[in-house]
Amino acid sequence: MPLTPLEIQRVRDWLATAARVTVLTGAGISAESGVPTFRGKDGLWQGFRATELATPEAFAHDPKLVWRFYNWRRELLAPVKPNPAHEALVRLEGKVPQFTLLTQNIDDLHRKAGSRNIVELHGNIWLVRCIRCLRVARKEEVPLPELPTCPECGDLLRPHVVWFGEALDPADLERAVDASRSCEVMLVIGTSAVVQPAASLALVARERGARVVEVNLEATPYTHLLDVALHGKAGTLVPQLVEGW
Ligand code: BV8
Ligand code: ZN
Repeated sequence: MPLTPLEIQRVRDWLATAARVTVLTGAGISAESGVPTFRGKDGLWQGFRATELATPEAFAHDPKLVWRFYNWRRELLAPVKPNPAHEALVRLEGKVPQFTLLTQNIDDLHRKAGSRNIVELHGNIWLVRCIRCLRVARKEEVPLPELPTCPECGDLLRPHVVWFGEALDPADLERAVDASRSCEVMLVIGTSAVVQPAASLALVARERGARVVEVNLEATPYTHLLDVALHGKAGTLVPQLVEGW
């Protein structure tokens, strides 16, 4: 169903008058940059789903396989550029007095686009962490060795990302909940709203009376709870929300 400009204008008006805006993004915002999403038809690697490999159990059982998965994604992501949706959020951040960007993505594209106040709820694919001394470092060489080791203690490095079954960083989660509680408008862009606790942040905003707007190709489990659902490509819709800014 083609979008009525009225819905776009309604959201633009909300954004133009809001002092506090929070945005929650998922893999769908990076799809038009050529990054495979998790649950789409391209969500497989060597027959595995991310949910089977992005776990501490998989890493403990076969760290080489998990590193092959992450090296494949790093090689895929290295040349990838932000798309107009990422860039539109940078413009929005420049206009809104208090702006927080919560992303489930580990692809670093929001930072590359120029966003500043970012909470990477699930970590960052360019960061690695030593499993022993917990030292975190940015390592961008592609590919990394099949079992990269810590320069300090020699033990194994892992991607500094939050795997399924692992807790999010408490400080990040607190920042995310605060930004969801205090915002007047929340944009939820390109997420299937399946993964918790990130998906519940939209309900936190809704409970506090925020206007919650979904931007997605299709309906999600939360669509019926939200104020406006803009169904279409993020790369087309998000720039329309900040056109002229
Ligand atoms: C936790 C980092 C507790 C790694 C990721 C049952 C069994 C086991 C666990 C659970 C369970 N039920 C619930 C859980 C908890 C689990 C969970 O939610 N599982 C899901 C699968 C049901 N959650 C966790 O484990 C979390 N931790 O609960 O800890 C705890 C507490 C204390 C102590 C110990 C433990 C941790 C979750 C984090 C997992 N890590 N990523 C990596 O990436 O390698 S999640 C991963 O999925 C990505 O971050 C991704 O962003 C995220 C969510 O997916 P989406 O972003 O939504 O992407 P998806 O493909 O699903 O959807 C894309 C959407 O975009 C679609 O809607 C599509 O229509 C749309 N789209 C596509 N193209 C476009 C578009 N929209 C607009 N324009 C386009 N062009
Ligand atoms: Zn170490």
